[in-house]
Amino acid sequence: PYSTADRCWLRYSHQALRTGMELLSSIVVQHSSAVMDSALQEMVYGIKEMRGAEPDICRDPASASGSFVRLAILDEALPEAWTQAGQIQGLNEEGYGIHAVQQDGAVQLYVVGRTDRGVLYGVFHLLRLLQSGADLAALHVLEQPRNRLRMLNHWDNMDGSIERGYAGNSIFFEEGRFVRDDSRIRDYARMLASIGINSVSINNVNVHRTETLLITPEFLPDVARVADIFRSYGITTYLSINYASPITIGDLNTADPLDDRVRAWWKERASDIYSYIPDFGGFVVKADSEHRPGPFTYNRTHAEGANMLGEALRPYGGVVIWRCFVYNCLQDWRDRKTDRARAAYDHFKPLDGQFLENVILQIKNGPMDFQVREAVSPLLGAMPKTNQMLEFQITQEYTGQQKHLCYLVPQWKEILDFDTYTTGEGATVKRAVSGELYRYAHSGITAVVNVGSDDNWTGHTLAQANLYGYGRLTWNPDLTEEEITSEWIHLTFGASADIHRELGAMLAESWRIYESYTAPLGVGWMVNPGHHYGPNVDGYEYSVWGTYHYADCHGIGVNRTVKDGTGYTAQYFPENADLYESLDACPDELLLFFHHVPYTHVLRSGKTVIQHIYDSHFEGVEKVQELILRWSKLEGQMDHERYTGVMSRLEHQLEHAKEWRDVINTYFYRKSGIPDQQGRTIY
Ligand code: GCW
Repeated sequence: PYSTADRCWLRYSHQALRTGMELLSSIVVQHSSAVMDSALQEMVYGIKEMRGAEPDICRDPASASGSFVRLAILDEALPEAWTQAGQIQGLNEEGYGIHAVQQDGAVQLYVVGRTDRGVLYGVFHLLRLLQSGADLAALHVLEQPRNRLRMLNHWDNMDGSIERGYAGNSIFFEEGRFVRDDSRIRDYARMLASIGINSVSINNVNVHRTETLLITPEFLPDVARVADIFRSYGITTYLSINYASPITIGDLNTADPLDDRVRAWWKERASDIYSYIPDFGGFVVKADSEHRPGPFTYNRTHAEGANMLGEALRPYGGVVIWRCFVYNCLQDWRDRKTDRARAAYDHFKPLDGQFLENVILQIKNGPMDFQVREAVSPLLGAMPKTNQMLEFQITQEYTGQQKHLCYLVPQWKEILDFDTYTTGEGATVKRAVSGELYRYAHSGITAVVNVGSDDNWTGHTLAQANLYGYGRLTWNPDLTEEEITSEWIHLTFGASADIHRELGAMLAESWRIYESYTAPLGVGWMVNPGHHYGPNVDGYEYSVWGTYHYADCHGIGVNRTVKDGTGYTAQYFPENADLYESLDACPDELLLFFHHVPYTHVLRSGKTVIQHIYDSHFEGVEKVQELILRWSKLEGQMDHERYTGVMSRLEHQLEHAKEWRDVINTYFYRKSGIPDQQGRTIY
């Protein structure tokens, strides 16, 4: 039933299976539904791949005997052990248990969910265990997701292109319409379900002319077709909308959210949409951001703008996901007072409590824009009365565009574990966005995804780990980086100790390696304008985008202090505000994000800023050489295609890292006139 594309982590190799041959010969399942059928189909497919023969399917539990795997929802089947412990009753809607029962020498394995979706997640969990050769006879698992919304945002356009996509074209659209062959979408849905993703928006947040029509009967049948596929894997479909739709495709001359005609227009659209897709998720909205239309045009607030859409979707249970990426993108670089980092907080914090219950604010992890390193957004956790969700970027816009290896799980872990102190110690970002801190009606995590039509989905085969890791982390942000990495390697490349050692080390170091040869000490940017690939130190220095490093012959960095800078540090709660405000206490990796310092300033590490720049850039390139060495040890331990595909990207990375090193080092040597203490070649 599946396409011929790379199967990523759903490989089900025969070798991995160590246990349960007999157990896996029979599946007992009573009821049928779209999701339950997917669960069954996945179980059957996985077993067939692993043991070479399809299991029998038994529809009547009363007649089942011997060893079997039973898929069921709570009302249908409860092994006694669970009833006694009462544990499974406490699980949330998407939770499940896997429990082994020994019966007259046979093993009966129960995969029981609160709902069909729980069963589906349980099946993927069981398949994962089978692949890692776990012992099933004594299994007892209880799981539920920590985040309710576990989402992916596509930046796909209907001409088939993907904004910031580095893995081919859209899997949804081509030439101004939907793709005819659904097989990649189907594969994608199962891949996402296997890592617990439950929501997807399919089109770019920059909604152009054709895409504006997605909410009309011209395209709704197609959207419904995609939603059907996703639904059978427990995934809800969302669309990005154009705030000016009533003008662009309606016959109104305004999109003012307080205008009755505008409100009526959106209500009609909502009614259309839900007649095609009864469980449609809702709208993702980029408004008043980077030249997109929004409520500011009509002197309305973002709360007024979002609530108008919220009202239209409310009768159907839909939500409005409103992005907070709102800043002045026509800044004068001469203006040293305006600070783009302040923008989201300054715009949205004063509106706390004014949004409807079905509106969620979507906040990028950092206050600037998905840089390799930046501070955590101070808006996260700062609005007790407004639903929030966190936005990550899996697609590697600023982290090497899937040509460079950059495993982002370590970055995401740091952000999720960041203590905001909003309700005292332990008020981490992960607890804010899971709704634990303030009991939000809706909340969770989303990310701009990195997949496209490339055979391996992500361009760089190893970038599959970012998608996998993202899903696993949104399900359970407490999983460790090591747990996620080893799971992914196991499923994708098998059990070889060499692969685990070498690839494990490559992934673990890759983000810091990329950081070390690109923009230093948290200052960000220094990329070519437009496409954002490759070094260009002053590329954004004299631009309108608010992205400056202020390097001169004395020093570098952005002074964001309260004392004599932009005052940004005051947006944090005191514990963090004090830390960042202080030149001595500020962590090295964010020093230039918060302070403007002379090149001779001594870091906490004991090095001067300029020597740190030189050292990290030379070391970064050496570390890429080590990546290549590690990967070369794995030749012959996997299929040729994946081996050479990754190797050629690593070789490109090495050349490109040298370019970064030499451009950055030369730039700062020329600016500062300070030579490298080690006398290495700088041009
Ligand atoms: O990172 C920037 C990108 C834009 C993107 C924007 C956003 C979709 O360069 O391409 O637009 O962010 O997040 O809206």
